[in-house]
Amino acid sequence: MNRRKSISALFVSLAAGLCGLAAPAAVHAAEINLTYAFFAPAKTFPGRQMAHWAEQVNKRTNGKVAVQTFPAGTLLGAKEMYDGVSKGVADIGLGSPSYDPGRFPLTSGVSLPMGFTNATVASRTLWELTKEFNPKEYEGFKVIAMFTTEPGFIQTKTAVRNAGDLAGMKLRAAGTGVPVLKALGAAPIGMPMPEVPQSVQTGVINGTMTSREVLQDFKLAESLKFVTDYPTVVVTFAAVMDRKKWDKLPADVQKVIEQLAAEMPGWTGQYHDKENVGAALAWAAKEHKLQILPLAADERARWDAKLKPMEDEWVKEMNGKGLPAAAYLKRLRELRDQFAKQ
Ligand code: DTR
Repeated sequence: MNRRKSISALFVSLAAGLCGLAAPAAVHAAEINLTYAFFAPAKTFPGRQMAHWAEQVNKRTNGKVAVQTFPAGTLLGAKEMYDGVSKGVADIGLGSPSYDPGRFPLTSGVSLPMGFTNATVASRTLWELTKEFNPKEYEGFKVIAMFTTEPGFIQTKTAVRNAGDLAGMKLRAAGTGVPVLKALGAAPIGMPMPEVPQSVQTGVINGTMTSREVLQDFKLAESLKFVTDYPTVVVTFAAVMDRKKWDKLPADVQKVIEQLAAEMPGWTGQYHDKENVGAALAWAAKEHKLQILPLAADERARWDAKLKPMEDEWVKEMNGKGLPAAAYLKRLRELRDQFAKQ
C-alpha cells in the first residue's frame, strides 16, 4: 500500500468509526479510496450530485476508485469545508463559495443579481468562467465540480407583495444574498442552510431567500406558506480536492474526474431545475397550500432599480483587490445569453 492509499484508508476507517458506521467493503476492494464531505443532507440536490459523482467515478474507473461520501456535516460542516480539505480531513469537500464571498471574491460575481433564468444556465456559466479566469481563490485546490442553485426567491411565513411588506423583515440569506435583501429593505441574517428550519420554528427569522426546493427538502413549507415571484441571486457550489493529493492521482483517474467535472454543471442544473424544484413546488402547493405571489410590474421595476447599483459597487470593490471584475462580468453576460439560448 502506498502512502496516499494508507492515509485515505485510515481516514475512512477513522471517520467511519467516529460516525458509528462500518467501513464499506469497497475500501478493501478498490485501489484508491477517496472520502467526500458535504455539509447538508444526502437527499438535497447537492447531496444527490455528490452520490452521482461517486457512483460515476467508481463505474468509469472500473472499480479502481471507490468514494465514500459523508453528507450532513458528518465529516465537515459548511464553515470548515475548504480548510478541512487543505488539512486532509476529507479528500474532497463540497462547499458553497457564496457562503464566504471574502474568500472567493471573483466567484461572488456569479451571485450578483445578473438575471440568470435557471440553475442550468448559471451552473454552465460558472464553470466556463472558472476555466477561463482560473481565479486565484482556488489556488491549492483542484476544482472537480461546480454548479449553482436556481435564483433565490423570498419564502416567508407572512405574505410579501411589496417593499412595505418586506421592510425590516428578518430573513435569512446565504453570503451574497445578504446585500440583496438589505437593498430591498429587509433585515437580513446570514446563516448556513442546515440551520434554517430551526430558526424559522423558533421565530429567529420570518423566512429565507433561496432556491425553492428547500420547501420540500428541508420541510420548510410546513411554516413558510408564501413565495414572492421575484427571482434574485444564485448560490454557488464548488467541490474541491487538495492540489497535492490531486497531483498524486494516476493520469487515467484524473482524466475520468476531468470528464465528469465538465458534465456536473449540466447534470446538476438539469436535475435541480427539472425535477427537484418542480416537484417541491407541486408538493408544497398540494400538502401545505403554498401560494406564489406575483409582483406587480411597477413594483418589480422598483426592486430591479434597488438592486442595480450592486454591480458597479462590486466592480469597484474587486478592482480595489486587483481583480478583473469588469472583464469577468462582461464574459458572464455573454455566457449567460449563450447558454440561455441552448
Ligand atoms: N441556496 C443556498 C444553498 C442551498 C439551496 N439548497 C440547498 C440544499 C443544501 C445545501 C445548500 C442549499 C442556501 O440558501 O444556503
